Amino acid sequence: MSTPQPAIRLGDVRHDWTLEQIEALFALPFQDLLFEAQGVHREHHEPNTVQMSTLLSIKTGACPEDCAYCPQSVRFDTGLEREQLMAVQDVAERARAAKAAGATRFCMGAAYRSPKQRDLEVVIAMIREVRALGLESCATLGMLTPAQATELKDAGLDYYNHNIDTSPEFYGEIITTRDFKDRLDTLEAVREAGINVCCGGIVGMGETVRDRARMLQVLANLPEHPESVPINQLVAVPGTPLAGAAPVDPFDFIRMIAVARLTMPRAAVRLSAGREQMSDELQALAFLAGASSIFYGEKLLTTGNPDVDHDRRLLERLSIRPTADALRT
Ligand code: SAM
Ligand code: DTB
Ligand code: SF4
Repeated sequence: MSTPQPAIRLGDVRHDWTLEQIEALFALPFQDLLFEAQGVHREHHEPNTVQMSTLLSIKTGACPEDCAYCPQSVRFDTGLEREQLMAVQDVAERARAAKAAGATRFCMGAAYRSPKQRDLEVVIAMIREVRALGLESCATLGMLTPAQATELKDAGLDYYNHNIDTSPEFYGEIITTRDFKDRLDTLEAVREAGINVCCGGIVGMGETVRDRARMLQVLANLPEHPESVPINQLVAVPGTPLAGAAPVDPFDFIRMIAVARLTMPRAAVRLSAGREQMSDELQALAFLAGASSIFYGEKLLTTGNPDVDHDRRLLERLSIRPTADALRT
């Protein structure tokens, strides 16, 4: 016989989620789950709003890591053109264009295992340019030491993205060149430095529903919830080991968004990679399930994203307003 679970009030910010409680959310009838998720969403966030971040790959390809989903690993032949770290002024130009198009945050991604000191200095100059434009800044550069995190904070970095990607149990099936604990160490360094944490994962790599629940349990039971939780649908890129992964049932993807919303009520849950493969109707369901943020702009890092005219029209059709911060106090 299973132990009786204490009653929980959905909407409370908690850090003691049991796996059973999270699995029970995944097992709710779809309509009940969406109803609860939208209720919690409205308790903590301004409804009908979305935060928009634009991504730029500032250093592309030739990454020494072996993440099975990633087109940028040096180990897989994906036909990707490798590119050195961009020049600061070119990045500033792209940030200016992102702002003009309506983004409020600019995210710079580099295919590093961890940044070298001289590269970090260039990224710091980029962060200063982005902030001077009045945009929020975000970077994703791989593993950081506490000292590097502090340097980024001093440069004015607002967010650092570092995903745990999946459950600790499934992690070794996807990545062998670092372990789950390495990810947690960097997340702690980022948090300690006072930078907002952006951390989520990927759905569609062959993981079970239990793995998805475990991933959310790890995030929700951190001492503080990440401010931003990107939920990516795998973009199956030819040449990567996951090129032939079975597509996720779209309703299961929506369940992941809804359970992220319920377990981390105040986080911005980002409907991330995979939007180009989603219908407008599915994206509307993701917003109903509590997604409050998207990547905006024609490209993610190396793969496609819906074009901005289409996104603008979609948000207009749904009466969703772009906003920088939709948290209720
Ligand atoms: N190298 C750094 C790192 O791994 O942290 C930063 C860049 S990495 C590309 C950022 C994140 O993009 C990964 O953690 C993963 O969650 C996501 N990602 C990469 N390739 C993807 C794909 N094919 N489909 C969905 N998400 C992907
Ligand atoms: C995140 O969680 N998703 C973004 C961002 N953080 C860096 C990256 C998605 C990458 C998709 C594959 C590509 O375009 O290379
Ligand atoms: Fe490298 Fe990041 Fe891609 Fe992994 S996800 S191969 S660390 S760029």
